[in-house]
Order: sequence, then structure tokens, then C-alpha cells
Amino acid sequence: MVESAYVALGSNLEQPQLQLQQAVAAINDTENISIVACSRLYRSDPVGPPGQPDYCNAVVAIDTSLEPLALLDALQAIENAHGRTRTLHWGPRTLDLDILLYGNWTIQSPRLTIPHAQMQLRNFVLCPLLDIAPDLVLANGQPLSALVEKLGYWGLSVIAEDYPWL
Ligand code: A4P
Ligand code: MG
Repeated sequence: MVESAYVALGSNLEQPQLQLQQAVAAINDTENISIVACSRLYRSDPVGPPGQPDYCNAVVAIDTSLEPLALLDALQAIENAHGRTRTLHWGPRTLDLDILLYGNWTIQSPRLTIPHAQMQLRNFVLCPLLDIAPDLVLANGQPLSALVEKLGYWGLSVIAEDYPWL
């Protein structure tokens, strides 16, 4: 069965914009995943430990026949191929790929929480999500557009309306 899912992309090391463009291509090249839509590309103020470089953030919509854990495996393989090492929690990273939503599924397991635990608090996730899912209503019944209005675009700027995948 094919499900629709949303994946958040973030990078603040080693040419973040390029990392994201390459990641979109790598996701689309993965068997059983295809990209359906890409948000605009954003620069964002870092959240977490101080002194980090700015982030580049985006969100993509995908169709996938992979089960959630297989999708996580595929995304982590792409992170690893981008030289991702896991050191500091919320610390700098070459590439972070988080599953925001997977159909209407709710998952609480040691490796996977869906919907993503922090997504409702983060405008660098919700604003790009709104670009590609303007009518989305979250599991708690709140419209995405209302949440974005509440959080605002503080600390965010659009750096590309669209971009080639590399
Ligand atoms: N995991 C559980 N649920 C999920 C999910 N829905 N999607 C598990 C993906 N992974 C999920 O993640 C740790 C573990 O979470 C994974 O092994 C997976 O089994 P990680 O990426 O290795 O480590 P982390 O950095 O501790 O956590 P995470 O959640 O990726 O970090 P965050 O919360 O995303 O924070 N500031 C700006 N402006 N922009 C950013 O993109 N990103 C972070 C990272 C901090 N500050 C930022 C940004
Ligand atoms: Mg992550």
C-alpha cells in the first residue's frame, strides 16, 4: 500500500543548501519512495546549543510503500551517506531527516515517534510544511495554518522559491 508522508530536512554544516538539494535527490532515488512536492528553502536561526551556524530547512511530501521503520532506515542511510555523526543533542549536523507524519498513523516506539514529537513547536518545520500542505489539520484537530499564524516566521527567511535537485 502507498502512504503519503512528510519529511523535514535540516542542515547547518558543509554547504547546507547543497546538502538539502542532494538529499531531496537521494530520497527520490530511493526504491519505493517518490517526491511529490518540495517546500521553499529557508534559512533559520539555530535552536539548541549556542554558537552553531544558521540552518537551512525544508520539508518534502513523499509517496512511499515502505513501512515506517523501513522508511526511517532509508532516511538514516541517506543521513549517514552525508557524513552525519551523532554527537551533541540538537547540535550541528550535515543532514537531519525527520519523519513528521506518515499517513494518519500514530506511532510510539523506541526508534520512532509519529507525529514527530517537536514539530508543533518549531516554525522551521511548520512554515515549510504549510508551503506544501496548506489545508493540513493536525491530529489534535488544529489547522496547520492556525499554528503557523501563532508561531510566525520569526528567525526564518526564504532563500529559494524552488531549486534543482542535484
Ligand atoms: N526518532 C524518533 N522519532 C523520529 C522521527 N519521527 N523521525 C529517533 C526521525 N527520527 C526519529 O535522532 C535520534 C533518534 O530519533 C533517531 O535515531 C530515531 O530513531 P537524531 O537525528 O539521531 O538525533 P538528535 O539530534 O538527538 O534528534 P533530532 O530529533 O533529529 O533533533 P531535532 O530535534 O530535529 O533537533 N535549529 C534550526 N533552526 N533548524 C533545525 O533543523 N535542528 C535541530 C535538531 C536543532 N536545532 C535546529 C534544527
Ligand atoms: Mg533526526
